Amino acid sequence: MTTRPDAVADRATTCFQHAYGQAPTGRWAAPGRVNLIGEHTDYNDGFVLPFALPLRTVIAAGPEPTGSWTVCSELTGETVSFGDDEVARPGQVTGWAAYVAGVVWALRAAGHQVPGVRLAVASDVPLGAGLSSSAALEAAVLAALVDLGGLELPPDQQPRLAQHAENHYVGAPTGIMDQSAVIRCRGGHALFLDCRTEHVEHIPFDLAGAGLAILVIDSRAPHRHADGEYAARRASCEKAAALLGVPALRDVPAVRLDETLARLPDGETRRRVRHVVTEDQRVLDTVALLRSGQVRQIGPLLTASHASMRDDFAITVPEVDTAVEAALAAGALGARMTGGGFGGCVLALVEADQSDHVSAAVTTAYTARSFTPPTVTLATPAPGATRLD
Ligand code: GAF
Repeated sequence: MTTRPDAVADRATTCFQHAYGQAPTGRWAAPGRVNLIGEHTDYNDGFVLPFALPLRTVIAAGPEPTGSWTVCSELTGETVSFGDDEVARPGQVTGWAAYVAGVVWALRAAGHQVPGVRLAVASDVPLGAGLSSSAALEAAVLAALVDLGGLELPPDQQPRLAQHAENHYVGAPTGIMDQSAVIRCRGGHALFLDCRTEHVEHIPFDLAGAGLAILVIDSRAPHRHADGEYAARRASCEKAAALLGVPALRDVPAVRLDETLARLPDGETRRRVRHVVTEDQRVLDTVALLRSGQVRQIGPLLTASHASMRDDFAITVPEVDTAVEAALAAGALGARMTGGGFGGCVLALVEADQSDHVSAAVTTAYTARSFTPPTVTLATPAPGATRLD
């Protein structure tokens, strides 16, 4: 077990001591993530290629003698307590604490004896920016409960359980990507995940060694109807798979795609399917380039992914399109929105010495369109969830 004290971990400890008047037993961290490529492919049983960020959510935790669960948040200043009744069925705990209660509920539904605990949460993962703050919270809580309860739940089985909590307790119909990324990623690598088999390959992703950098540009766009639109995209993909007689869109071959699309009833469904099928292929092509050390060459695939999300899947908004266009015009090798869409972040692959120039160009483009100024950070592939001490 490595001890890596950092500011957010210290804040979690302070929050714990303040709320419960004692020191925590331990601290567990889980990161945010960006997805390099492979959007809305996870719930179609397809391929994704995320990497974890150095931004982390930290849980400080210790036993709760009454056997119930209490969690306090450094961010909101709230403390929420819940017991057997609240975790007996979904919907009893709402808001941010639902992600915590959902993990307890999902563990119990899977037959685990979950210990009562006191928890404190602190986080550097921004909320609502599409960087998986919810999956980070679920994964950090899960790691703490597994360790404190001595539960038999190896890391490769934890993403499915956290996704179950999010789908059925919180009520968000997400795929398996975010939970897999924040739990299974390795530092210096991207995670090539087959979302059907959950087989993973850790792909070396040495940006600095190649003289490159990835900018993460928070579009600051308000999420407009994101939840309903996400559910609608998922429903439309599942309906299309049924119409085509395949278990999932992952099973639609990329060759002679137009012939397959012609069997669908309308243009909108054809575009949705085309995005998913071509996006899966772009993930495979990106992985092939990275395996052979051709990092710079992935740029056009990233940009093609963005065009597909904008034109076929219809999940971008003016702020993210502006960020992508401005980054490319300023010399980025590739750029795309990352995450579920309707706002969130854009990532841009740039020559390392061009980072400031591209970042300034995006900010200038935002000013010209009177958008809220973006925030821009550099992303380096970080490790997944871990116990700190
Ligand atoms: C969100 C979801 F949580 C993921 O499961 C995934 O579908 C993503 O949107 C789009 O690729 O982050």
